[in-house]
Amino acid sequence: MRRFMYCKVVLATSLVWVLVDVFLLLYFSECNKCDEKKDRSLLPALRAVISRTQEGPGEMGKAVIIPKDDQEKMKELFKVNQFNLMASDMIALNRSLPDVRLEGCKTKIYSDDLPNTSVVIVFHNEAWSTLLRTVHSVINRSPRHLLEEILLVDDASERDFLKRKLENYVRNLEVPVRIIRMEQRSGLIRARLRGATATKGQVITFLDAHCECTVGWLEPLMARIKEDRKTVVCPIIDVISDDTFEYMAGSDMTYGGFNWKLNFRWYPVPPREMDRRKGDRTLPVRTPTMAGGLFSIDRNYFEEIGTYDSGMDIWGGENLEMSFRIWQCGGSLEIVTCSHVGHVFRKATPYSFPGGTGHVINKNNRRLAEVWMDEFKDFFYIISPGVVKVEYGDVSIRKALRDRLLCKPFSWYLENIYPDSQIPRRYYSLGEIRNVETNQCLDNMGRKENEKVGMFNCHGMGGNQVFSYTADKEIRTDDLCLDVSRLNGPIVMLKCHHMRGNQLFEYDAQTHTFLHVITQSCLTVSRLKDGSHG
Ligand SMILES: *[C@@H]1O[C@H](CO)[C@@H](O)[C@H](O)[C@H]1NC(C)=O
Ligand SMILES: *[C@@H]1O[C@H](CO)[C@@H](O)[C@H](O)[C@H]1NC(C)=O
Ligand SMILES: [Mn+2]
Repeated sequence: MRRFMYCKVVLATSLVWVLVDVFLLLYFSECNKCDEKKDRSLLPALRAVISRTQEGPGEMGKAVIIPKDDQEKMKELFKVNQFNLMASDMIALNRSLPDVRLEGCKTKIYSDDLPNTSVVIVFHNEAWSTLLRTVHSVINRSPRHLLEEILLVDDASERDFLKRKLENYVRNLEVPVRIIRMEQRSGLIRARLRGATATKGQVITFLDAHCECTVGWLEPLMARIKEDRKTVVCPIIDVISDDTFEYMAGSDMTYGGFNWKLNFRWYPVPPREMDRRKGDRTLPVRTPTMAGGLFSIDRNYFEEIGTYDSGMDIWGGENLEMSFRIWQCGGSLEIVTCSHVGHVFRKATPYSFPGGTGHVINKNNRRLAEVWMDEFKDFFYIISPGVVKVEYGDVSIRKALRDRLLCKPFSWYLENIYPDSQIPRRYYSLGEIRNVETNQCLDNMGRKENEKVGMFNCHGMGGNQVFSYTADKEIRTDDLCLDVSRLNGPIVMLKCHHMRGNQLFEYDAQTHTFLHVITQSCLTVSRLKDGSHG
């Protein structure tokens, strides 16, 4: 009898456990499908805790979807700042964001006596919600003792709410926020210079006016500058969608480069940089260039290294100028992979520049090419031939700075800092590739990656007909290399991989032929014309 009772108890308990298991299984398999269900099935008390941070438009960095009825209005408002203003205005100024850091970053311990920073934010007709969400995210996610102040530099905005209303609003914030007004439209470069001279912190952190800082963004930046005050540091720039304001983590596996046209571009972090860090992705990445919108620099070092080139107008090229200068003059530039800051990337600029965007950027790029790039400026000039007609003003002060700081040549930078550069450190020729029989030239036809290279009447104007036969025996045009993957196959343009293989060509000066080594077939009956830039 006792035995029977005992069995009944055992049976009953196992039944309970089976039921619990079934319940758990059902619960979790359903919850994987959608977040809403998960919320509904949670205990009310738990739900209340979560709702405070996870409900509301855009909380936890979620996308905001505008209802159908409002979409016309949304499109109208989009034009004001070239991002979804309606979505931005719906999101709390202090919205919550996910912690997107690598696991190894979350447990790092930083010293107590890190340098503090002034945050400088330049704005021009910025939206209220994006500007103040930037400010609130800085205040809420920075340890108070590391944040000296926030400086908002108004580059002659016209919008009314950016005047008194803004001044009254920031007065009540728990961190000193100062507003500096430029008398007239001066552009990012001069406005940042003005902001920088007014700072009091040990470090200057420049941010764009539509950013959101995530948890733990500041400590690793300050820690790296404390270790080496000549290191200029950038966070990983996460993407805030311009359509939905969804927060998407950026990659720690890309770093900054540039192409022959001197456009800043992201490229994969090369294996040598992974090896140097022994595969530890939480260590800072040495980057050849920076995007320029977001970085921190020791305030005194900013002065020593020559701030910005104040002869540059408005915006554009200043990020490469600073990158080259930092590396060539003894500093270093890094992406601190434990620091994440989001930025609203736009497809078009909402601003008009005096003199036109193209002209301003060409002028700035000429200044940086003339001062820093030595003979390698030819790559820039030959691929954008019209640019040599653009006046770039007087650069003697910047050249004197280069001499005074005993800066290294651009070839040193290419060799030591950016060996995987799109501009080849060593090359046999730079110019057109002409077919002697047909008198036609190899032409990239303005096509993109993965498309075929073409032939066209030689026009002698550079641009699409500029190719370089490099010391690695690749034929490249800007950041693309001629690539043949099968016998008699088409010649396509792919990202240069520096591994020879399908991108290896032998030139025979006697017969004027290019032999594609792997397929053992000739590119074309062609002669490499040594134009004036050869
Ligand atoms: C944002 O601020 C409001 C009002 O001060 C507060 O109730 C809310 O909890 C805050 N949200 C977050 C995510 O901190
Ligand atoms: C930041 O550092 C400066 C210089 O050391 C100091 O005077 C200032 O009080 C510090 N600010 C904060 C907020 O700790
Ligand atoms: Mn921006």
